[in-house]
Amino acid sequence: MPRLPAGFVWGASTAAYQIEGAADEDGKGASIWDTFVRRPGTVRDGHTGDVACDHYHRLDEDVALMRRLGLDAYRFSVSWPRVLPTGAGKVEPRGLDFYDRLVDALLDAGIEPTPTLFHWDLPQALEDEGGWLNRDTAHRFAEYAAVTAERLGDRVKRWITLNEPFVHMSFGYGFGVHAPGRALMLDALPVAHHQLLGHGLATAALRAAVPDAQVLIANNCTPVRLRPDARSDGDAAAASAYDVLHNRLFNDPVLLGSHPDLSAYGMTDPSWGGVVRDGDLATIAAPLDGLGINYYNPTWVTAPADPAAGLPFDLTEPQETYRRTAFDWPVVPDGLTELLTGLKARYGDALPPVWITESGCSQPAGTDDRERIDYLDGHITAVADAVARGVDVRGYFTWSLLDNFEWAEGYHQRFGLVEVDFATLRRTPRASFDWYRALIAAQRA
Ligand code: PNW
Repeated sequence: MPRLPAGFVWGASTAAYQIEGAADEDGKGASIWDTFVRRPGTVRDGHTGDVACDHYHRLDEDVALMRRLGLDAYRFSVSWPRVLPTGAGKVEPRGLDFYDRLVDALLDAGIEPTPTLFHWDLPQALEDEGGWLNRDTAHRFAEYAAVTAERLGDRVKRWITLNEPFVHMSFGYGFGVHAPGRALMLDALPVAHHQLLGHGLATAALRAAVPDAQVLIANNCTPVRLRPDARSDGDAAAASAYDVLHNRLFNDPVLLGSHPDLSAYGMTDPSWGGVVRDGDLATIAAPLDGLGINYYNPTWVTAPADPAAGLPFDLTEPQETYRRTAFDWPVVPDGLTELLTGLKARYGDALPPVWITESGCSQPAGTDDRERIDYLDGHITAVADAVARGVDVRGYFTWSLLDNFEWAEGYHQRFGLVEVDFATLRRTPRASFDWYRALIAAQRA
C-alpha cells in the first residue's frame, strides 16, 4: 500500500450538475447544461441531470457515506444558478441555504468542505450575453464568488475557483460536444482568457471576504507523449504545440503571469486582438495557495497530416498496449509522476503546493471493481513517487464519490466508489470504497 506524508489530505470529488438533480427547485435558474441536454443528439440516450443522484435531497445520506469512508475533505461544486438564478443581481437565499446545510453536515462529520465555484454550469442568462466569450462574465463570476464566500466563508477556508478551464473551452466552445455547444475551434481562445481573468478577480474577492482563505484553481493537465517511432522535428513541434494549448495556456498565466508562445496557433499579437488588456495578467497571477491538478491520462500526438487543416498537431493512440477503462482511456499511472515532476521542473519555486483534485476511472457496473482498486493504487503510488522526488503534493481527491451524470456520456460511465442505481437512486459502496477506507485508516495509524 502506498504511503504519503503525515497530514496528507484524503478526499473525494463531485460536481453540482453531475449529482444534485433538483434542476429547477427552490428558485434555481437554468444553466447552460439544462439547456444543452434538451438539444437532440447532444447526450447519449438523451440523458439529463434533472434528477442525477438526487443529492440535493439526500445530502445527509451522502455525508454519512463520506464519514464511513473516513474522508478528510470533500470537493463539491456550487451551482452558480442556484445562488444567482440569472447569474447576477438577485441572490436566491434557498440556493445558499442548501450549501450552508451541506457545509454544516460535513463539518459535523469532521470533513473539510472544499467547494469549486465553477464546474461548467454557467447560468443560461449569462450565456445569452455571450457566456465566457464576453469579458463581463469574468466580473459576474467575481461577484458570485463574493456572495458565496460571504455566506460560507466563516466555515469554509479552502476554495477552488475554476474546474478545468481547458476542457470547458475546448469541449464547450471549441468542438461543441459540451455545453454551451459552440464549435468555434480556435476562435474559442478568448474563453481561456476570460475564465482566467474570472479566476484572478474571484481570487481577490475570496481573499477580501475570507482573510484566511486558501485559494486554488483545478487545471486538467496531461503529459504529452510521442510514439516511439516518432523522429521528425514536426512531431516534437506538435508535442510542444499541444502542451502549450492544453497545459501552459492555463498554468503559465496563473503561475508566471505570462502567456506561452502561441505562434504555432498563428497568434503573435500579445493582446490577442484586444482580448488581453493591460493589467489582466497581473490580476490572473495573484498568488495562489495551491495548484489543483486533475489527471486522467497522457496524450499522444504526431505532426499534423494536413498542416493547412487548422491545428498544429494530430492526436493519436499509443503504440504500447495499456489496460483501458470503460471509457477506453489508457491506464498510465507513471504519467502522473511524469506530470508532477515536469511541473516542478518547469515552474520551480513558482509552483505552489499541488493538490490532486481529480483522479479516478470509469469501470463497468457492479460492485466488485478490482480494476478501480488497481487504478487508484497505481495512481496514489505515482503521487508518492513524485513526493519522493521532491514535489510538494498535499492531497488526493478521487473522482468520484458516486456514479454520476458523465456529461455527453450521460449515465453510461461509472466513476464512483459508490454505485448508484439510477432507477431507484439506491447507493451501494463498491469494493473500491472499502479499499480506500482501509487505505485512509492505514495512513493515520
Ligand atoms: C473531468 N478528456 O472532465 C471533469 O472535471 C469531471 O466533471 C468529469 O466527470 C471527469 O473528468 C471524468 O470525465 C474531463 O477528454 C472530461 O481529456 C474530458 C477529459 C478530461 C476530463
